[in-house]
Amino acid sequence: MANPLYDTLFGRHAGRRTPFLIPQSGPVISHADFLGLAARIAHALVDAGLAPGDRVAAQVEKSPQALALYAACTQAGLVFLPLNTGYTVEELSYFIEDSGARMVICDPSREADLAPLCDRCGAQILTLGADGHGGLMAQAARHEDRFETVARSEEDLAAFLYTSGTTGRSKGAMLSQGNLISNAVTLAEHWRFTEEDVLLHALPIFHTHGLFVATNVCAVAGASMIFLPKFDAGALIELMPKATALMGVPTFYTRLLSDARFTRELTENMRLFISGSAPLLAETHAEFEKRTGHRILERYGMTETNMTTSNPYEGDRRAGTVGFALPGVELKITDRETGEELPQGEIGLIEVRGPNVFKGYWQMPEKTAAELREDGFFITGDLGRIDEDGYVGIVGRDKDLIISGGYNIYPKEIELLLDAQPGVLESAVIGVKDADFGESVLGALVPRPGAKIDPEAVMTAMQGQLARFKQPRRLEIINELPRNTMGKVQKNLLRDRFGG
Ligand code: MLC
Ligand code: AMP
Repeated sequence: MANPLYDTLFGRHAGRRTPFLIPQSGPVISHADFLGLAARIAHALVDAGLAPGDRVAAQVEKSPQALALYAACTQAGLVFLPLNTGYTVEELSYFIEDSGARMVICDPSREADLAPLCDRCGAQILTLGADGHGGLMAQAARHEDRFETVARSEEDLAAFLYTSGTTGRSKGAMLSQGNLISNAVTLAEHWRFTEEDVLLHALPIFHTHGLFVATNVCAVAGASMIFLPKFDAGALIELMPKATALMGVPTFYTRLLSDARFTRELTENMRLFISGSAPLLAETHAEFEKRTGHRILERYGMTETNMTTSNPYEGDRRAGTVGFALPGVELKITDRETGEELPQGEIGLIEVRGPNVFKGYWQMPEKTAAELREDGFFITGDLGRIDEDGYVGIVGRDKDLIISGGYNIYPKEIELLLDAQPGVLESAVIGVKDADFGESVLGALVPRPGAKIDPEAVMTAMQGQLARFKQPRRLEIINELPRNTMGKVQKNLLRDRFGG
């Protein structure tokens, strides 16, 4: 049966015995082994009563089995909904409820906490641990390693990825099979990925970068991945001589550079270093070239659009820019008030259109209409400019967003929690410069008249409610928030004051 995404990424490798996943420890998994694993999981999911279009929410540690769960969902026509492993049970509840997930796959340590919620929502629950064991694999082991692929079309949904918003309520970005295929094929060609490539895969697999960029590109090309559970500079340094490519957020590159073992000789087998998800400082680009002789290739994208621009593979990879729109993708810079396209050189909102652009936000037609124009252009909320040679530069963000180590953090979500703390009249959350994560979270708190805020108690209160990466690293108590004449908080003044 035709299932374009499954066929393009996975099905085409039936019978191939070459390595697909090379774990840090444990046996190498060939393309054929991986398909067998995915098929068994697909049987387990269908056996549990799931039907095409049903959502499968997964908060699981990175493992070959976790990746096979994604392939299994694709093969069975299920919508895959991966979730950051850092999310608290409180945060997870919203995603599970909002998506109407019929199946939740979680770490065994989370099962007891999530079971009541799943009961209430009518979702089933199965476990998958970091070691690849648990209820899901126990079910899968009972089945054969072939599964009749469920027919799908490019219009059918393949995944939901939740992305936070300026109101503090997360939105489920709906990605179709066609969205993912177009980007995977384009990027594999653009970056010259082949069966000979070995990607050092150290990104998480619950976001666009690690899942739809890194994994899909390797799957399309028939390349292999050294599949690391997480980023660890020492492991990357040890394994780099066996690899040909690395994809990472800027923190990967600054951390590698701060290690004296990371040398030109070490990178001799590498042909490509790609950076994205957050701005790569021009100085990091220059230092990297000086140390290794390689010019990092920076690209730009987001959850809703997959990748939209890339520096050239051949030609000048220009520091401080994200290159050109990818083949098939249109990009323009528009006036934020009128929506009119601006002349070359002017700064405005980046808008993009193409087969990569998502289908809208799940059950949020008004949010979809606000960001996705009727003519198909998506308003990214990033501010950019196109230089005289056509390179796109990102100069800032129109949206109130912090990017810390490649993770997006929406201040509103944190402000709502801070405002509810004892003694707090109001708060403002900003990103301040951070040498490791690029930006880190600072909360400015204004006390109620006569009240005293206990910063330690505030921090403790954040712990049960927010994933660690979103928790403020610093709290400042101030008399009042700076506001303009319209009453809007002037976060730029706070950033000036506290080191943004
Ligand atoms: C971990 N911590 C973070 C953090 N990552 N805090 C803020 N921001 C982050 N990104 C916390 C840890 O919980 C820990 O808390 C402390 O910070 C120190 O942790 P660490 O051991 O130094 O961090 P590490 O585990 O090494 O993780 C850092 C990292 C990781 C940069 C390797 O965050 C990472 O892999 N980031 C990639 C994110 C990503 O894939 N983004 C793509 C989104 S898709 P404690 O309790 O010990 O203090 C997208 C679209 C596109 O944006 O264009 O790609
Ligand atoms: P996400 O919503 O997690 O997919 O994050 C997407 C956002 O990350 C974009 O809207 C940008 O603000 C930012 N981003 C991604 N790549 C880059 C890049 N190369 N340079 C600067 N910002 C980037």
